[in-house]
Amino acid sequence: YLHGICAMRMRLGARIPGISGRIVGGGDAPRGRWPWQVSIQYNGHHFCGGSLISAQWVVTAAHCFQYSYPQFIYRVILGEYQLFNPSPSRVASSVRQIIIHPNYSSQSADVALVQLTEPVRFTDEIRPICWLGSSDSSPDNDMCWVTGWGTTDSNVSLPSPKTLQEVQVQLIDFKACNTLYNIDPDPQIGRDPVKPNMICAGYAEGKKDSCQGDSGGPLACDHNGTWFLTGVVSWGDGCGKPNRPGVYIRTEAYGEWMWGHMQQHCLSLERT
Ligand code: 4AZ
Repeated sequence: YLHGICAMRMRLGARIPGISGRIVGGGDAPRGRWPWQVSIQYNGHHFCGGSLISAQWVVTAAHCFQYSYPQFIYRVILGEYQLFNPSPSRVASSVRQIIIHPNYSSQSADVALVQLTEPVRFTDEIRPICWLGSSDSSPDNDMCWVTGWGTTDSNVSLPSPKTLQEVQVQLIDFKACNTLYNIDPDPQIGRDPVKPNMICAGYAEGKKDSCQGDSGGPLACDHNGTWFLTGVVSWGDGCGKPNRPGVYIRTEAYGEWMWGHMQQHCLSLERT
């Protein structure tokens, strides 16, 4: 039953009609198209993206929290569009707790849950994205979108007013992705660096990709008009380079872990 409440919250949002399959070469997102996108900030500075998956939970990358600062130094900004031009829909939330995946080590299980201090009220600009447990079927298309306020190239920051960027990318399964990463492999990364619980997105020719500061943000795929969180921005060999697609945590592989923590929270609410 509690599972059901969470499931209802989960399935509530994320339905946006009328998105066409047109290719956008990476550019300003239309306002309100990605209402689950959050900015995770420290001292007013954006350092990672994230995705709202229920009224009180955000999923992001574990490496965003590699320095173990206390959770109260962070803010999660919801409903934002241009980081340097605060939107009327903007909500800033403090953080109750940060849960790093227990198997996280450098590039593996790079996933974390951030619990907001209070549940956020959903609006047109603040809505959760759906996500799948491992038992559900995968989205049927392989064209997805990655969004964020990260750099537009390695060490090239997004110009003011820092409008949320979007780019359409093609899913590449971990084996095909390793085939690419094994071309002229970087000695520091080695061969077959992409593990089965990761998924890649991008193109062999490069050019469209996520980059620094997009970390933790969503790789969203449209399934019959509903958006699903397929991946979390995790790592890559640079940004937009040929044969080096962006690598994402495959959220499906962590669905049980995510459910477990969110349910635990529901149960403790019920008891108090
Ligand atoms: C980073 O450093 C990073 N091209 C994020 C994404 C990618 C590379 C690096 C993927 O946060």
